[in-house]
Amino acid sequence: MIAAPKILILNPISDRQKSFITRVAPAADIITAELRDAAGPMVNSDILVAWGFNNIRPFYGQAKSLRWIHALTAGVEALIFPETQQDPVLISNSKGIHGVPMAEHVLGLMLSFTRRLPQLYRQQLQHQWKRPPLGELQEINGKTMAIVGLGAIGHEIAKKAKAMDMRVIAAKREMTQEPFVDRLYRPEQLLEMLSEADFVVVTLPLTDATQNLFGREQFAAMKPTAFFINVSRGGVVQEDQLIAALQENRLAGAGLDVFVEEPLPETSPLWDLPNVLITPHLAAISPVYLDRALQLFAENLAAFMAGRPLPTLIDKQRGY
Ligand code: OXD
Repeated sequence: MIAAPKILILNPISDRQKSFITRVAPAADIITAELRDAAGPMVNSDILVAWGFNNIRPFYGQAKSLRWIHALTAGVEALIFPETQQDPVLISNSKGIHGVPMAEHVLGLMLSFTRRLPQLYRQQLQHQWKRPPLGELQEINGKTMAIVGLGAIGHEIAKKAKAMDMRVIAAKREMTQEPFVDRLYRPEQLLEMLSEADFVVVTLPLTDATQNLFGREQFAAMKPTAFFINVSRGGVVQEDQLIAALQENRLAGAGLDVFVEEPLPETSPLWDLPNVLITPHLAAISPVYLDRALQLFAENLAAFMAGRPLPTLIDKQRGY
């Protein structure tokens, strides 16, 4: 146990947020730095608090005392590489704090499609009072939502979907008891599940097993009236296949918060597709995000200081 850990945080934090940490480890030496200036302070840090997309690999080799890396995100893709996988360094993430804003974001995207809000807003800008044909205004009530990857985020989305009287189905590796899910499918039943959905919501971590998971076959399994919502990582989707499915109206639309390349290149055909809603990777953001993330870090720190297992430890081989 280290009584006075040196903690390097790759984000500015307020004194109030610092107190979440000092309450647990009063003698902690807390330094904040930008990623580009992290090489120096990394050398003798015991704990690194970073964003899951921070490319720490170039200076990881110099971090000789590093015992633990905590991600302020749920995704940890840039923190997992052969060196961190082989070393005893622990990696934990911020799972459990994303559910509320992400579930609200997903519902926002879905309702924007079903209530035609982007189209109506474009009309508003033209001062046009024009009702879409009745059949174009849909309800989500009674529709089926398929959640691919039912972790903490998917769970909160399922709960909110149930409150909207949807039927919720989900794919998951372990068959658990799920209060807000009508039917669970195993990963190998994905195509069958997709064929039933009016909304497919992807909340998978990006791992070797999920990379490019959504391709031609998966989009072909979906109904042409289905909407595809991705708030996880762009890499789980073969973007060219998604674009083709949308261009050929094999899908009704897509709400996308994440992309293979971020920022989404200006030349991407996705920008101009009429049935696509794009948000710039912000589904989890809310004014309380950093507070929640640092409180969760402090909970992990309390466990670390007491020699207990970290509550949000990730499996470095599985990648989540
Ligand atoms: C995350 C995210 O991984 O917001 O936390 O994308």
